[in-house]
Amino acid sequence: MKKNGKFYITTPIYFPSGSWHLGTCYTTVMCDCLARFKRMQGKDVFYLTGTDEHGQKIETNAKNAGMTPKAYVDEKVGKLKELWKLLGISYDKFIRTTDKEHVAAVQKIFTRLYEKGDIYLSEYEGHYCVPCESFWTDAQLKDGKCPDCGRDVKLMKEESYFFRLSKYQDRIIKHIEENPEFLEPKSRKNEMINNFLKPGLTDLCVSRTSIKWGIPVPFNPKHVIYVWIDALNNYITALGYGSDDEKLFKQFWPADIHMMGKEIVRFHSIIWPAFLMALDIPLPKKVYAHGWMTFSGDKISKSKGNTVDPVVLSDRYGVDAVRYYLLREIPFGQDGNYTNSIFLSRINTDLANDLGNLVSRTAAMIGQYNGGLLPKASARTSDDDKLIAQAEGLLPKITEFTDKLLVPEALNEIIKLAQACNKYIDVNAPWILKKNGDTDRLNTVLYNLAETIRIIAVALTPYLPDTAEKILAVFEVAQGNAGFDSITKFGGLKQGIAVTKIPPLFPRIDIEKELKIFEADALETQNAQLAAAVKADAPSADKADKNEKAATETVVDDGMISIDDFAKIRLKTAKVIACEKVEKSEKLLKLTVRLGAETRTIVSGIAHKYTPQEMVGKNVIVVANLKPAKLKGIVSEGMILCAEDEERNLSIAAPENGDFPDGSTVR
Ligand code: ME8
Repeated sequence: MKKNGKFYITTPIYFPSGSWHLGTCYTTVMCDCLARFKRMQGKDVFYLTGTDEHGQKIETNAKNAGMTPKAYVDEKVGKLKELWKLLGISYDKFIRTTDKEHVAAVQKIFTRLYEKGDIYLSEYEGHYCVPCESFWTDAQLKDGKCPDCGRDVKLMKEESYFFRLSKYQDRIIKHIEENPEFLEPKSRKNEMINNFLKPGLTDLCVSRTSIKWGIPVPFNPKHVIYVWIDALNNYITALGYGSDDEKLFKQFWPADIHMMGKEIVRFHSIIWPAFLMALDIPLPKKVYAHGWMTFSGDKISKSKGNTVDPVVLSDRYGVDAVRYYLLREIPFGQDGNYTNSIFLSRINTDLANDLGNLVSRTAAMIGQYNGGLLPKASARTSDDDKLIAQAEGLLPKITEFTDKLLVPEALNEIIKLAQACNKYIDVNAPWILKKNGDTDRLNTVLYNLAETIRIIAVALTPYLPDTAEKILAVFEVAQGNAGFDSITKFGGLKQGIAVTKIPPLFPRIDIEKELKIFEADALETQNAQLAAAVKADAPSADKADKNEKAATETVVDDGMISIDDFAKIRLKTAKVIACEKVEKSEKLLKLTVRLGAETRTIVSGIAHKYTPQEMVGKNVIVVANLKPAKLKGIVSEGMILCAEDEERNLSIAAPENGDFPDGSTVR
């Protein structure tokens, strides 16, 4: 494909602390998805991530571990790279602030700013928080403690170099105000302008004599360069800025997106632009501050002890389940809450039911009805046209959303297309077409399904690359033929190709059982706060799952029954006159049914297959003398009969004649 422009995206460089949790993975997974998306759009992409390895915290940690700082960070960086590999992070460069090229370039930058007069020598006094590596003014302290982590601060005074941040204040305000796309989401822009820029910027301390583990100031080596001048410049030194080879810098700068969590947006939208202005370098096009992943409402963080381990989740449920959750659950610019039960439910509903089930069902039907070969489509119906239009409209929709960083919305469009396919199967009922010998129609339905699934898989590639690859392999689609240009038009799959059956992509999870495991794991950590949060999560999901089970359980006895036994069951025809979803339940619908003169409420576990709109007006058969039962607080007076196949597809039992009066006896 012809290249159409460049795209430079960065994550912050990570502290090599060694305890990375689900929240920390958010920035890299989100950037990875955008980088993959842009590559598929034909852009020349440079995706940068790395590690922020200097500072007092690392020095102390290394000392406590009985290691040199370098040996300590080497070990941690190895572990971080393993995590990114597990999560499929497709970075183009991993920069370490201990890389000699970075060290040399930062020293050059420091000298240049000093020679220009933007860095000067003075004395610093302030309240320093060691874990956060931040100085705070009196006004910023919260009850005398660090406003970020709440820990004790110490008053420190030392000779330091300062950067003239105040000099750039007005230019930064002007830039932010004149370029609405520079700082997103909008709420951060107001926060930066009103809380930091308008009250006035003070010059920034950029060196320390009290720390040894850092980049020495080249012309005064008793100082080391203090964190932000070292860390922020990684975004340009990684491209060779300040080295003999600035080719990448010329090609990729300015960055298209710097992505980070909201707690470090101040550094990226105020201090970083000021450094760049001082160096006469254009500013990045966009600084995007995402929200936090919280656990039961609290920011997931090591210091809070509420970490959620992405490795454990990936091992148990697959990497793409973790990627899906991260990409689907944090709305644009806001926080997203993690609970084990929401995570597991998402897997069951979106990934197992809607997507995975569709793929295995379709492959199985092609195997059964056409010997595993993709049949040819013939004349289209208006139903086909609708599905095809939705499939052809998928790429423009996900492009629009993803370009605006509305990734959850893009994923939702993909899942909506999978849901449309499932409905298409229910409506067209291939098994009936087979039974009636309507081969042309059967072939058309099977082809349309396979082709729509191919489109879904290609669209899914940047978000869930492993799953996409597995689906494409079912239809013999090689990676080279799975670009975005292959899904602009319906009909890419060739008739006659072999379609392979696959095991479920996301096996359905027994939520109750898994939540018990999470609970036991949390107790084992001896972390009372975590254990309490996990426990609080469990009962509601536990109850919901039990209720849903109760609702879907059919009273089946393998033994034979007498005609008298059967006569005890009173079956009646009924018509659905109203229907709605039951709150906080994946499976339950609340139906109002009419049995002749009588009206009843029935709660039925069919919401994963039927929408309330589809149910209204349907004829059904109900068990009319079932003891009433309370489901999710609603009294259910009966049960609706459905056929269920091995793949858990449902088909509602109804009298053959649609005009048959409701309230009639079924025997
Ligand atoms: O801040 N939810 O590194 P870091 C979402 N070295 N994102 C989270 C999160 C959560 N619960 N917890 C952490 C640093 N993150 C500095 C950056 S850049 C020049 C220097 C995100 O290892 C966080 O917001 O603490 C950031 O984007 C990334 O993890 C690395 O954080």
